[in-house]
Amino acid sequence: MKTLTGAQMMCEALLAEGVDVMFGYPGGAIMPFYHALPEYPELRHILVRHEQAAGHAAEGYARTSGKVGVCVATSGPGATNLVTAIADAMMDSVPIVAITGQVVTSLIGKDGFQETDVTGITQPITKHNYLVTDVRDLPRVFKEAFHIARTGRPGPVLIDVAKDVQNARGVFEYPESVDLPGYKPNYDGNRRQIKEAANLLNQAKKPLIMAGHGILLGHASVELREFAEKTGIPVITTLLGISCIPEDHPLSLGMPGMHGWVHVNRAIQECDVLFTIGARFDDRVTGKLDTFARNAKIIHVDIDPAEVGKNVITAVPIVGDAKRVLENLTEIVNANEHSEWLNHIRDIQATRSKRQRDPESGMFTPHHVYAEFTRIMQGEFRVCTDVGQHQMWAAQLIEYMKPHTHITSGGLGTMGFALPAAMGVQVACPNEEVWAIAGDGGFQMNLQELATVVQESLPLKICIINNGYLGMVRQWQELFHERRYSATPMWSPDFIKLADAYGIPGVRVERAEDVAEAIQQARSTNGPFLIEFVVEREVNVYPMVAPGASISDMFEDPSEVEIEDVVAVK
Ligand SMILES: Cc1ncc(C[n+]2csc(CCOP(=O)(O)OP(=O)(O)O)c2C)c(N)n1
Repeated sequence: MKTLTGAQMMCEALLAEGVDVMFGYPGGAIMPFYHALPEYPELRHILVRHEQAAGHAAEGYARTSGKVGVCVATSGPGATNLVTAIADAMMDSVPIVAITGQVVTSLIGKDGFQETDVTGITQPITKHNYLVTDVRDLPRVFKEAFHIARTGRPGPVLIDVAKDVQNARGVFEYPESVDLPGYKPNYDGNRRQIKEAANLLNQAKKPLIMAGHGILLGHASVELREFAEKTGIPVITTLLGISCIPEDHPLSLGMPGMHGWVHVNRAIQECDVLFTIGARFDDRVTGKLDTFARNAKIIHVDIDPAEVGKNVITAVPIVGDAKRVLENLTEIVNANEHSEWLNHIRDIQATRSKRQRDPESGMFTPHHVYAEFTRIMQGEFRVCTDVGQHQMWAAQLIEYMKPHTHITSGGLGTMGFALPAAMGVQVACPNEEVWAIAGDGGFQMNLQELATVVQESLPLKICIINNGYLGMVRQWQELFHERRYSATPMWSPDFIKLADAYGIPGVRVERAEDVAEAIQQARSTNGPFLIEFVVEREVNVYPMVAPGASISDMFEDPSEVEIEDVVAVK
């Protein structure tokens, strides 16, 4: 029997879980773990510049690889710096394991140096968390933590390990299975309910599929496509569902919600059955709830029973895994076509698409940048976006063809996400082209990670859409706050010089004519490259549903909206 230190056990456990990379930052309370790490060269450790970035990088890695992402921090400030990323992973159901050091057991509860109650702090934002105060518990805790993170509805799990536990010695026996009596995710949906769903879909005249992150997390893209093709039902994809079906597929309609397309929101309001799978009816999708999908019976498939019936009244609830439920449904549902219904939606789209895609002529807008991306890259890239206007345009305007090519912070909307998440994506896909797209505001929230990009030789490409404002907030101020641009104009450093200081080449683009060349230059550069697009300052994201309004009331230009009404419902 092997006797190991707690720190060695932690490394052995990571190996047993198939971990080959982690993102972290050392400090006093996690030093025994870092002391053991060089004995395990199979465990690659990437030193970030801020723990928040370690968390987002672990997320980016998990969101693309389908494996559990791992991040590491010390106690106190290290652990609290992880909190935003943990919350982000919770909201978007991303499987990560966060390992934190804790002060020695005898100091816990005594306000020891760098002590924070991180299990207390993260209780509402983790799927589960552990404080380990006995070395004998370590193997079981690691086994359970990884199991919980990756099974059922995936999510973040935190393991806080007291420093003396990392130093203590014990027998290492890694359990082969877990024994968690209260935790039994249900993968196979209830047969009777699946049958009921099939009946409803067979009778529907105007059915619609709303596909969310659950399709990607459950690796059910193929099954979704087969189901949609057999039934002829058009598919809409939520912000986090984007890329689960190729966007040029004849049945793919695009994104619903606050900045979704008019034809998509119309389809939701007109459909008679809304088959929602792996999506959670976020308020950014539904708008005013009591008017949402008002003509539809809703079928809701979700692996998490707590989601079903949470926000909308469901005609047929199915608790199960997206892949298995789709397989079972496809077997029993009638083959069908809904060409009249599809043509009707496409007609609405045709009358709108011009205005939706082309704001005003003569300006250099982000629309030019995204159009070139799509044209040049032909679907062969992965994009991580930050949060704001550029994020919505990237969702609307870039075409995604393969699963897990669009990675964004959906539920929490975390500025500063793009660059560190892209690092994780690039680590997961070392031979692919990975782009981080950020606004001038969000980029400055985690730009210190340029150093990590260089130290780790990550060849990722960075695109800053610089409009000189916290653009999305400025848009709301313009529309709903009498144009009072309070705290949104933003000064930025010379991003090209900044990149240069890190040893990263870059180019600034100020005219639409130069976009394509800059993108080509980035692509043909071995290693990282940064492009700053200095775009028109006050362009808005349209179409838009005002916060709290019905998705029936979309507008495509401010003159179409009675601002007083909007402010009243906000
Ligand atoms: C950490 C964090 N703080 C504040 C916000 C609120 N917020 C949402 S969008 C936005 C503006 C983003 O500006 P920028 O990064 O320049 O992108 P743009 O909207 O101009 O594309 C802000 C401040 C947020 N989402 N996240």
